[in-house]
Parts: sequence; structure tokens; C-alpha cells
Amino acid sequence: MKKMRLYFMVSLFLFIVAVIGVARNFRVNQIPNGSENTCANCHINPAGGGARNVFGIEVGTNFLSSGNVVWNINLASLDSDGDKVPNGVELQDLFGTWMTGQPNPGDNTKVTLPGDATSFKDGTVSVVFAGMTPHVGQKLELRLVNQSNLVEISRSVVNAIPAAAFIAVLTDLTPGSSYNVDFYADHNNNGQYDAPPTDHAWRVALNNVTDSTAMVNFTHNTSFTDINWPTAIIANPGSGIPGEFSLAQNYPNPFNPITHISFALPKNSRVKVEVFNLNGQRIRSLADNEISAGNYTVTWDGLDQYGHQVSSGVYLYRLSTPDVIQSKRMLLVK
Ligand SMILES: [Ca+2]
Ligand SMILES: [Ca+2]
Ligand SMILES: [Ca+2]
Repeated sequence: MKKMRLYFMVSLFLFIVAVIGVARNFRVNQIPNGSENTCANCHINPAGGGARNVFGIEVGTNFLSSGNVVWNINLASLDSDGDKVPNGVELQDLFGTWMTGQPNPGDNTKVTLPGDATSFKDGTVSVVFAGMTPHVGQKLELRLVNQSNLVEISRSVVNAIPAAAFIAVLTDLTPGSSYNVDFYADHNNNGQYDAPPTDHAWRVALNNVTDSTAMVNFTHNTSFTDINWPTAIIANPGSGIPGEFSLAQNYPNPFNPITHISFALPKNSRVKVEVFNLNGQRIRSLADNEISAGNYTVTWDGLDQYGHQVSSGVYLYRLSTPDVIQSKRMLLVK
């Protein structure tokens, strides 16, 4: 009887030590930017010690080792609180590589709570990549493009893909539209997009977006899309509504291999931007969309509509709307 009581007491003691040990080690300094929100990352009570929130439960269930938090890309890739923003984006460590004792990663003004579904940054599109081994070390560029008018909303660059699994982020998503998330790995490492199979490009559609955040899980595949990348129309930020239609001189000019063409729309218009040779043959359509009033830029990569490089020489580019037609000359020099 005495023996049993002793056994019970020892067991209870060990249990208490274990619980205190786990709680004590379950520290904010073991997750990136953990100090930004103190224990509110993991506990319902920001002071900690009480019930855990969904992120805290996730960590406690699957990401503890000897009572210490195992912060890695697997935990970073999960969206514990279901707000369509992965933990790694909420805590500003996209690659899940931060380690205890290192300076806090990312932009601490963007840190949100991974255990609170009402805490997130509006407009975030998180792309969680897996299986990207063939592209490790290569540049990855992503663009968020409005499907209805092909206007580019935002872009993001990963200078070197760090590992098979990582996260990239695009911004400025708004509910009520459909978007394409276009991205390519610079497979031949020349700093620009070359149509597949030279570079590898993918498109993921976000149809009828209703939330102010979106999350895309992308596993590497060999389904490449020739997305005519450089011809997306880019809205020039902060330039207001122009007073009249105008078509600017391309820049640079002369050019090789790419040039930019800017135009201004004082009102919502159906817009075509096309490139012709001096025989009047159409070489390439750069835009053919309904676009809202504003200032925009398209880029021509010197390719014809079949993806072939055109020869040196003078080309015409033309802006057409129901109200105006304007054209200018440009010179491609090789
Ligand atoms: Ca989340
Ligand atoms: Ca959150
Ligand atoms: Ca390339």
C-alpha cells in the first residue's frame, strides 16, 4: 500500500514536471517574431499560460521536440487558423528557416496572429510551393493579374528558390474579381522570361475571389503554360486619371531585346495595342482588353505572335480605342 502511494506520488510529480517543462519551454522566442504579440500567438489569453489557440494546439500536437518548438517549412506552410494566410506569412518567415536566437525575420509591421482567424493582412495571396527541387537556386517571378482585363495587380520575385518547399506572397488582392497567378522559374538563368520549354511557367486561376486573402498550394508539375508573360498590362501606380488619351514614345528606343510602351486613358475603354512591320503586317497584339481609366505600360519582347524573334528594323506600334487611334515608330537593333 505504501509502495503504491509512493508510486502514485512519484508519477504525479513527474507529470507536473513534464507539464511545467512543456509550458515553460513553449516560448514566444521559439517562433519567428514571437515577441511581436507575446503569447497571443499561441494562447487565447495574450498573457499566455491558459488555453491554447489553434496555432498553439498545432504546435503542441505536432511541432514540439523535447518541449521546444520545431519551427520549419512544414509548420510555416500550414494555415492553422484558416484565414488563408499560412503561419509563415503571418510570422514573416516565408521559408521556415528562422532559428531561435537569430534576429527576427521579415517585416515586423506585417506580423499577424497565426492562431487568430480575424488577424491577417488584407490583400495577401500566399503561394505555398512544394516539390520545386528541379528549380532550386533559380529566380522565380510571380504576377497577380486580373483575368477580366489582364491588368497586372502586383508582382513578387524570389531571387533564388531556397528549397523544394517555400512560400511566396503577392499583394493587393480585392474580393469580387477573378485572377491569374502567373509565375515562372528562370530555368536558363538569363534574367528574363523565355517561353516554355526554355523556362518553366505556370498559371493558377483564382476564380470569383470572395475573401480579401487567398492561398494557393502548388506542387511542381510539368504542365507548362506559355503565358506570353511580358505582355501583361501594368497599371502605373499613383498617377491619377489622365486628362486625355496619349501614347508615349517607347523606352528604351532603340531597344534590344525588350521595350516598354506607356499609354493614358482618360475613361474606361476597349483598348488594343498592336505592333506592325513597315509592310503593315501585324506582328503581335500586346493588349486587347476592356481597361479602366488610368496610366498603363505594356512590354514588347521583340517576339512575333508565334514566339519567334523578329529581325532588326523599324516597327510601328498602335493604340486603338473607340475614340482614338495613335501610332508611333520604334527601332529594334541587334
Ligand atoms: Ca493563418
Ligand atoms: Ca491569422
Ligand atoms: Ca529565362
